[in-house]
Amino acid sequence: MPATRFPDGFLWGCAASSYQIEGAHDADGKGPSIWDDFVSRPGAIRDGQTGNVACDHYHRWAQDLDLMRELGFRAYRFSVSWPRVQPAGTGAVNPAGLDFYERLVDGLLERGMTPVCTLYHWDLPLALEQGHGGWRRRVTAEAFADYAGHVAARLGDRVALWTTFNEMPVSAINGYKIGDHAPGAQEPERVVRQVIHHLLLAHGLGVRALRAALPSGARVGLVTNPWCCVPFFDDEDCVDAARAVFERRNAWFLDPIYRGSYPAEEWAALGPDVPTIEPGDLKTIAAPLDYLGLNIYSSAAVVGGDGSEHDYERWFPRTDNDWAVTPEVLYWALRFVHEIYGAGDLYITENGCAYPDQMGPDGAVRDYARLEYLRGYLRGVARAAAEGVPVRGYFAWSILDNFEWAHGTSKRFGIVHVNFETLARTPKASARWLRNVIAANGF
Ligand code: IFM
Repeated sequence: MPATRFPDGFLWGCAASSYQIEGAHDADGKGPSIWDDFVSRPGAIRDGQTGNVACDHYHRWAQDLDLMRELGFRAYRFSVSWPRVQPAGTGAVNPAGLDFYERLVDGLLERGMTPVCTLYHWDLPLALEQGHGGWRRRVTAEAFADYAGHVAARLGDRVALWTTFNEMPVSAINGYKIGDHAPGAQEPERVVRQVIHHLLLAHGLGVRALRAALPSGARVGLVTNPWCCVPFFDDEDCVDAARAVFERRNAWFLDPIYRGSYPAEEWAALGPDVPTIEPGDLKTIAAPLDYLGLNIYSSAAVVGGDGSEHDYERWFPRTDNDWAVTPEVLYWALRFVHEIYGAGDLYITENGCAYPDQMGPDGAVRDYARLEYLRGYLRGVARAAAEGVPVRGYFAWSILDNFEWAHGTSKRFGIVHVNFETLARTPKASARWLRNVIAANGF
């Protein structure tokens, strides 16, 4: 009997996203996305790289699904490229785009795997950004609902788990405030808050469109990347303090979803920078969900019993993209989300780490740092499950080394190594370790 065990029926999956692995950036009628545009700007991406080819998954999808199956995964979380389906973001649908995702979904089902479909993982059709102001404008939220309906109409009879958005905070903050992600904007606070409101609204409208098009058993959820902390001590005062900090820091994105309102204190503090909201928006945004997915890699702080936040900078080992390795974070985040929002079923929809891989002369990739990372983090998931938190599955990020946004291919998150010259795939030691974990449902 393994020492660390997971509940019966626990869903073991791997994940990736369209722009990061597909390539084929202009194939078969696909329109440009904001990322196709952003990568062409000098200095935007390390070494001037693009996702034009990425892992060429668009052409190698069957081989990739075989690999997932061989590694024992029961589910694959992928995202649909909106401009592949609707090249201009609105209006005409490109049937060849939907054909690709249909092949992918059928391929998963043939291999006995569960498709988990995300509708938006950051590749907005460029026409919506350039012609309509992108997420600054309400029309983009309405367009998203239309797009969601088209995908659901084609794949709804075969996909059981649907996600509207992946990590809205990144779309809004990195895309429209910091500008290190597409569309590379640096907007004032007022506009950023409006962008967030439109993303939330798009989620709510998307849920409505999905519910209208999907069979009744289909499950609809959202994937977010909460700001995370862990308590210094496991005593009640400290845990309460950490939970309060967690709640306050995540309220702007999660309160509208689960409470139908923005947090009052933060709203008041914004003064003239509050977003414009139309009657009914908050009700739309708070549409009931079947699950919440959490993408978690690191903890931003350790919280003391007085609510003080302390950074990890000097004390913890760090991954190749400088994120602190904090294995306990999965336990605390799952527990806090459950306790604060009673959000129902939870999934870890992304977890993993970037490390430079060491390819031995025998061709084997011995990523023991990643293996140890996964071992530590998965203990937190098992602990949460054992204490009754309804965590239903875990998705490793990522199945393949891929295009890590502004870092290009320099940061390797894959459990399968990709040689970006030959595009050869080589499972790493961590993939073999995970295969054993999945087979035993524990370790
Ligand atoms: O690669 C990203 C992914 O697209 C979203 N979540 C975090 C990952 C690692 O940075």
